[in-house]
Amino acid sequence: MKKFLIAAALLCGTALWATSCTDEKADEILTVENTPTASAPDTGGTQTFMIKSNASWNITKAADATWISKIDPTSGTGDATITVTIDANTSGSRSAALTVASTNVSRSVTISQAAVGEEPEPIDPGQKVEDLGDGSNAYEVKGNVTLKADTQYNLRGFVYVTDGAVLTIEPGTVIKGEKKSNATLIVERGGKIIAEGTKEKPIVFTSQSASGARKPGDWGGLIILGKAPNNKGDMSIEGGVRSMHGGTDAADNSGILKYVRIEFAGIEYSIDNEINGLTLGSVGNGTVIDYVQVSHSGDDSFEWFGGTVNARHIIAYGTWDDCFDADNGFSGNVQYALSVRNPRVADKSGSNGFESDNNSDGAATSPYTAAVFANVSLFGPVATAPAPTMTNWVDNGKAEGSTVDARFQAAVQLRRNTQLSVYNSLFASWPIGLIIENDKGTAQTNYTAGNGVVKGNIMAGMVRNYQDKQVWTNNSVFNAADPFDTFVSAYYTDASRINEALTFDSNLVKTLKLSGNPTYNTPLVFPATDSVLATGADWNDSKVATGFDQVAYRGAFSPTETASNNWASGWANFDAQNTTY
Ligand SMILES: [Ca+2]
Ligand SMILES: [Ca+2]
Ligand SMILES: [Ca+2]
Ligand SMILES: [Ca+2]
Repeated sequence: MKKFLIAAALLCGTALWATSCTDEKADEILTVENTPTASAPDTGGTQTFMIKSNASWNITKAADATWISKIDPTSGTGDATITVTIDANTSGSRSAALTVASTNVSRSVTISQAAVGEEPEPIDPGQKVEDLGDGSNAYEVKGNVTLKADTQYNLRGFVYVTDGAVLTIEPGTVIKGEKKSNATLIVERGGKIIAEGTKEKPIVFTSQSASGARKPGDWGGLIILGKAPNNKGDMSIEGGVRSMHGGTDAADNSGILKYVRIEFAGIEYSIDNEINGLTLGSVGNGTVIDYVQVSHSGDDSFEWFGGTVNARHIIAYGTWDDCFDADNGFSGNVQYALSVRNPRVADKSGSNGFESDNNSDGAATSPYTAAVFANVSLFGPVATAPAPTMTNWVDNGKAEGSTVDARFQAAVQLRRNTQLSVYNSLFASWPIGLIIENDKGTAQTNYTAGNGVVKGNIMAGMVRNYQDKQVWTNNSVFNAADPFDTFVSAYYTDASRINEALTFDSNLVKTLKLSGNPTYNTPLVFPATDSVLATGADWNDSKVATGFDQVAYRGAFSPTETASNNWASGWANFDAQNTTY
């Protein structure tokens, strides 16, 4: 007997056996089957599904789903058939999630109902549901693993794609992150993710919550870590994750992210220790990132910590903190990027379009953060206001949830010795257009010397165009009368840099000749052929001479693109809250 216990303990000491030996989770079975394949009729009625389990379970619904009048039974042990009674509907279509939970496992069942006078619609017929992860912070994917499009995956806890492992995800696959376990997928150094969706069948990482109840921070996010250089060496990544990143292989390959959406991720794991929608740590330029949308992140949408990876066609939508945050020596090329803000949501750290450091203390360490971005459109929160005439948009005293959140700051904040460059882009409707500041390190010197470049850009609709200082120092309140813009105003308007700051003419449609007013609800707008955006891009500098399409237009979209045919068509989604998954 004693001998057996010792043998079992040894087995449990290996990673392979850890999950099945250290607890009983692996023995607990809970699945839901024969879930409704269509929404209930507007006249109401019943829907059924089956529970297969070897444990005791109970069922709960969202408190506001009062139209689900009965769930029978609401608890039990083992297999059961559940009948859900739905009241008649007198308004629009609606849906709610039922949560079926045993001790360690939970499942979600979507109950939907057609709007009054309309036909029921199909919901996910034939989808299987499986777990990816066990809710712990140490689940490992090893070898070659494929996620199938006919299955919905519940991402649970921290799931590590380990050195040598390849996680392949079929086009159209949906992965839902679990909230209570801060679900996060981490591709470690030497591991690969092959997530290559299509325009018609993007791969979606999203919330487990029902439509209407999804929120920023419903799960952790996607973290990819590689062996390319950064300026700190062997770095740990933020967010309570075990993994390190960094190395000397600029051409390192962490796989493919193509036609991928990441929705409702992004959490503050602890103060100054966040998981972003998409975190890229020292990812090498052998990796492909193209057509990636991060929506409603609870922290930054995209944050790069070092690395050389390039990207194209990226969207940051409804971000909480910064849309594009680049630190620790990130040096990739990024072309065609769009960000559109929710004016009611911003972060206590100050929300920016770009926020970039060389490193947190501003030290002059190499390689510098020297990424080059071109054809970016940063639509800030002021666009939804009648006209940006207020002089106190950034006010630390105001709470989130006001018409324009008081914690918005700049379209572009370059600080702490960064050398990040921005070419041929549009900064529109932010409290401040451009900050280049020396609060830590000497970023301003880097831009005077041409190591970082802001060139060929258009600015329109700011409360204030330039600022030389970090607005948030000592919780100071932005004041249009502050004199601190001498450096940036001279830098931006120097004729050699061919930047423009337009006089605001009533609204952005008029000022920029756009197809519509770019707002949170109408994020995709396109320049007319006679718009100032349609021409004027400059590609003469060595920083942009290679690695970029040398298009004539500035900003993310060309004048030949339309609402029905543009690079975001088909795969991007600007209504993830109301999408049935
Ligand atoms: Ca962050
Ligand atoms: Ca940030
Ligand atoms: Ca940062
Ligand atoms: Ca920030």
